[in-house]
Amino acid sequence: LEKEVLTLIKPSVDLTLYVLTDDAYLNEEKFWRVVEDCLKNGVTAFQYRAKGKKGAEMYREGLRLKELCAKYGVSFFVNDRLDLGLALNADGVHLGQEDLLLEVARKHFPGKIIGLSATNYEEGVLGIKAGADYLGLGPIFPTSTKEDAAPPCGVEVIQKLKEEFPNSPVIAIGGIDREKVFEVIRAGADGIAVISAVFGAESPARAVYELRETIIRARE
Ligand code: TZP
Ligand code: MG
Repeated sequence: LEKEVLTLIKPSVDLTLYVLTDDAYLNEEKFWRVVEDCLKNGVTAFQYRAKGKKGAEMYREGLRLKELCAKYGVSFFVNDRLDLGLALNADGVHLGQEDLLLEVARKHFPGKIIGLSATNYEEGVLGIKAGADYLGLGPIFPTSTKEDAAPPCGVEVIQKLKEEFPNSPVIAIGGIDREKVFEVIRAGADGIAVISAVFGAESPARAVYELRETIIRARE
């Protein structure tokens, strides 16, 4: 095959249980221990997300996270920053509505996964039509992790998008904990993305294990 064609073939990634970092937890002493607990207990994808950090530290932390993910065979993503995604040779990047345009990122990151945030049905449709590899849809429920989060959109939006675009992966985010997992998966979400349900848990290892079990049960 031509090289151009080969770069279009994307690796398959499992976004069933997608854990994101947040500055509040990144700076905790136990952070790296929690990361390993996640990786050992069923997280399928990790996203390095650090809003208040600068390049050099982001590179250092991102590299450490990427290497840990590789050790456990877990996909590694970078939030917002294509430059860091490229520098770390991440599996993909996750872009917000105010980041680089998807088609621009795509051109510079061939063969990689590009996810897009959507806060409602309209943004979801536009994101899918623009060719996002997956949508991070939310907040589905109220969240106290993201200060500038849009109003919660509810599980109905998941259902509506999946009815219309059954083959486009939709990952639900925002306020998802063990109690909420079942309904988002039943609404059609392909996976969940969480921060506080894991990093804020008394036992992150148990939280990861239970979230995963609940997803599997809800899919049956
Ligand atoms: N985007 C939409 S909601 C959110 C992000 C990054 C925060 C999710 O954090 P939590 O703690 O899982 O509600
Ligand atoms: Mg973003």
